[in-house]
Amino acid sequence: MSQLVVATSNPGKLREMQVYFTDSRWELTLKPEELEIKETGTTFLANACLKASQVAQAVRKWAIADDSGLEVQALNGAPGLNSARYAKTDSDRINRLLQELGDEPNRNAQFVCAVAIAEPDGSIALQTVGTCQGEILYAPRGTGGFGYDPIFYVPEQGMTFAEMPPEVKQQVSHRGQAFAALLPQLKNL
Ligand code: ITT
Repeated sequence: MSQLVVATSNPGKLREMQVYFTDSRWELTLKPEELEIKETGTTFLANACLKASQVAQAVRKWAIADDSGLEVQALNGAPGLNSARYAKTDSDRINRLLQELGDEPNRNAQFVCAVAIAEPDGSIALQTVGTCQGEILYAPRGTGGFGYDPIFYVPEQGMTFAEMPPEVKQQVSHRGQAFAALLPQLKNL
């Protein structure tokens, strides 16, 4: 087994990422808690690379990072890169978003997920981006997942991310799309 350090402090992300590595040759471990990386990039991909690279260099091991967020069309792409910092808790973030959107009829939104894997010297070995299109509901629905899941409705599934069984979200989500592109390449490393 090869060790892969996960550069995240978000337990929801960690839980979802672990599933993609079931039956792989990689053993996931969590980054040291005190290691905080400043997300100074201007794109999801830049921030994923920054987190993977800096954590890899700090622990001298392979590292993986996910930088993700929700882009709402009528809010000019907000909360976007600022998704984690939009408010203090998941429910505060959801409430702020619903308030900002008000009764705006254009509810189109997309989740974006960039994933980067860095070698122990910090150089980027793999990077991918996945997206998932949906609509922002007027009120939360469902109890699964994390973050903005209860207000993100995917028309093809007829459910919010929070209403989907975990294996369905794993497949259709932005993270699912990013990992579908990443995993075949990971085999070649
Ligand atoms: P790390 O940087 O430590 O990984 P973070 O939560 O700060 O954790 P990001 O900067 O990438 O991560 O912010 C992503 C935010 O976008 C996250 O906190 C959620 O609010 C939201 N988000 C990302 N993926 C999501 C998903 O699958 N479902 C719901 N919300 C999601």
